[in-house]
Amino acid sequence: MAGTATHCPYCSLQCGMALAPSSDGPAPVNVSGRDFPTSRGGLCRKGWTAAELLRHPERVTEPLVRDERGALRTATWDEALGRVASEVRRIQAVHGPDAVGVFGGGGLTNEKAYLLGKFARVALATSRIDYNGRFCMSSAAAAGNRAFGIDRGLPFPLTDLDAADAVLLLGSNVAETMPPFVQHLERARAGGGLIVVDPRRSATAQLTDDGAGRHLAPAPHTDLILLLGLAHVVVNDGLLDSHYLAQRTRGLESVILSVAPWWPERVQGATGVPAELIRAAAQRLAKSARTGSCYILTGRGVEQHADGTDTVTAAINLALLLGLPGSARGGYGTLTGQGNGQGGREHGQKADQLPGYRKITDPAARAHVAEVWGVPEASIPGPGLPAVELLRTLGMDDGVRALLVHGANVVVSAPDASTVREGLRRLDFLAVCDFFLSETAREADVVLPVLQWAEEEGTMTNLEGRVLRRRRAVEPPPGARSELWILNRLAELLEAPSSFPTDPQAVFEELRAASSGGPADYSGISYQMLDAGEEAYWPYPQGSRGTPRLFRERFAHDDGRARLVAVRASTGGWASARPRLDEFQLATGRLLEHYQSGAQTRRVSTLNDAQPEPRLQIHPAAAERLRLEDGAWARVTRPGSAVPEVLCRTELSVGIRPDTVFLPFHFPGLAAANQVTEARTDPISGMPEFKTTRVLVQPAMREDSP
Ligand SMILES: Nc1nc2c(c(=O)[nH]1)N[C@H]1C(S)=C(S)[C@@H](COP(=O)(O)OP(=O)(O)OC[C@H]3O[C@@H](n4cnc5c(=O)[nH]c(N)nc54)[C@H](O)[C@@H]3O)O[C@H]1N2
Ligand SMILES: Nc1nc2c(c(=O)[nH]1)N[C@H]1C(S)=C(S)[C@@H](COP(=O)(O)OP(=O)(O)OC[C@H]3O[C@@H](n4cnc5c(=O)[nH]c(N)nc54)[C@H](O)[C@@H]3O)O[C@H]1N2
Ligand code: SF4
Ligand SMILES: [Mo]
Repeated sequence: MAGTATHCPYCSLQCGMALAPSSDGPAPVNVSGRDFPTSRGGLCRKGWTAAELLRHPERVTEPLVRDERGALRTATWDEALGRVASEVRRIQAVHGPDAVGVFGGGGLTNEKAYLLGKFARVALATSRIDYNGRFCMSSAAAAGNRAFGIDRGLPFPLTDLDAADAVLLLGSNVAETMPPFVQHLERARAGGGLIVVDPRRSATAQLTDDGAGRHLAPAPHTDLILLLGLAHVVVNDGLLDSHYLAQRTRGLESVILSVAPWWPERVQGATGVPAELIRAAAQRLAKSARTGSCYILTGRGVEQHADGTDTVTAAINLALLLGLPGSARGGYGTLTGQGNGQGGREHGQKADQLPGYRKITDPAARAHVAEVWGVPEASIPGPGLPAVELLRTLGMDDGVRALLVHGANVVVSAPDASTVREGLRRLDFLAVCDFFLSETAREADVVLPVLQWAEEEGTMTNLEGRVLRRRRAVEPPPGARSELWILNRLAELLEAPSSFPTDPQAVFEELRAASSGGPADYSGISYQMLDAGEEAYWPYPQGSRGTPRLFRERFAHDDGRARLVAVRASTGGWASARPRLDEFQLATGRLLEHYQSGAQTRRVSTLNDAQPEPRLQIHPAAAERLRLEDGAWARVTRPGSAVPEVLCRTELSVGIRPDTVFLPFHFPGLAAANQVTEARTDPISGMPEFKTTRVLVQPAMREDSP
């Protein structure tokens, strides 16, 4: 293999890449796929084109500060950092430490995520830190912790799926969101055992065509009922694994009672999925669990709901009833999203968490981390606010008055985004670290230009809980700085009582010590062993060999048993839905070509040419009622309020339920899906309800259109 061995900057599949220097073309390196178990040499369009952003003309390569007339102008690092430090001091002197907030990202390396969490608690002494992973993994994390006592996305190597006879994939569109993942579903497909649950006939649902499996298309936000129905069949038909349940779990009785009212015909009425398909799916899963192997996987489609934690719990319950988690015959997993969505949720960016996935309220955890940091335990703040709540306090009297953003573009990606933008504008001070002027960076008083993936060293933890090395292949632009250096300089200006190393390996050494003994223990992992090509799945205590497969002997609760937790459906489902002809459930999600808020991929010409604007996917029958033709402009609003609104063109498609419309969320301004999503959250996880919003769809006049 020629070139520097590293991984793709984008999603959690972390496909293996090799970067070779290039002197022609738009990028300073040529990208090629490299053999790695998750991707086996494959890359998607985003990965192939990722290096084009390294020398992009719009890249921010000097610090920017807002001048008296309100414009951003270039500044020296001394001036820009001095401004951040003096604003932090001034605001904290008047309003107290919690008036300064930090918003992190699941794309940050472990080293950056760790140092950012330490910076918030030690240099800023604020409890107000959370991150965009709250929008992504929090429901699955809460459900995993509740059932298993630990949260690792896939508790087994992804390649275990290669042997699966059946896979139930709920609310995940891997064919677009992680294309090289699809190869791991081949065996299940070949045997007709792939079951995809999605209100749309997504690219992934289409993988079930021609006898490769089944596509179940429930109404949005009825998955919990569907899962109760599947469990009902398993219980009623005597398909449960009684021996496993007796040996390895608690809570069976209450779950049996909770699924009793959900016989398939009733579930059909609530979800729209035919009763015979529900029976057949449950029987198929149970047969594979008994005689071969069977996996149940969830994605954002079932997790990003105000009852996402309970929905994931219902999926885990089904897996436990079939005796799967921790067995050699399958398991349950969630598909982590961002590049370091896993590691980013383990080392202290979460409001309630210290490094190593420790609880910030646990006295022993606080004492351990305080010792590593060399600060008094009492100086570490308590739990802060989850992302949506934190954003709600922006610019409020007793809320966050200054915000530092590292690796998120909340103006596009947070729910009820126009309210978030108003909040940012109310702030006394906003600083954003980014390499592009994202929609959020445009609102900032100070923008600090940072390094991109191929310019830095560090580690990432992929969707399997495997720790990987990110490696430097090109020189950064002279004006950009590493985030570690920025945090170090700011900590010094703020006279922080602990050290903030600028060398990634030194930060990792500290992270090892801080995580030691915690649930996500990295203490046995070193750069040297990763560079030697060793596999490193956490927990990896010193002296161990790491943990590719969790739960083989025991679950992480004190008694070693998994918990079945009875959950109830909070909605009546389909039957009670739409009173008006122009009313729909808006589902949101992703396109293959764009990544998240689009701050990066909208700047790659081949990707943007392929998908330059969002299209509202709508069924032709529904469109005809509204007199909307393919490509016509439509206005999407919440019932009862004309603003905010989304204006976009339609795309007529029979691949969606007639009661549902779909929008990708990758676009800004009036095309931003999050203009109309609501900031309603799951009471357990803080996850916003991204995936279903009741909306009105109307034809829009051309002159209304942007
Ligand atoms: N191309 C691309 N790939 C990405 C990303 C990206 O932005 N672009 N982001 C990465 C990240 S951070 C993440 S989190 C992952 C997300 O990966 P996925 O979870 O696969 O992505 P989504 O498109 O958000 O949602 C998946 C599916 O859920 C369906 N859905 C919507 N509502 C419901 C519902 O109520 N029930 C059910 N069953 N399904 C529903 C949608 O129709 C959609 O097809 O992708 C990662 N990979
Ligand atoms: N309606 C709707 N909304 C959603 C979702 C949905 O399905 N529907 N999905 C949600 C999910 S799952 C997620 S994960 C979020 C993500 O949403 P965002 O937080 O908006 O994610 P990105 O677009 O990746 O934003 C990352 C920003 O940080 C910059 N960046 C990248 N790497 C670094 C780095 O190392 N350091 C710094 N300082 N900056 C960096 C990028 O240029 C970009 O501007 O969106 C959520 N929003
Ligand atoms: S699937 Fe994910 S990790 Fe792989 S190339 Fe595409 S964006 Fe990158
Ligand atoms: Mo995500």
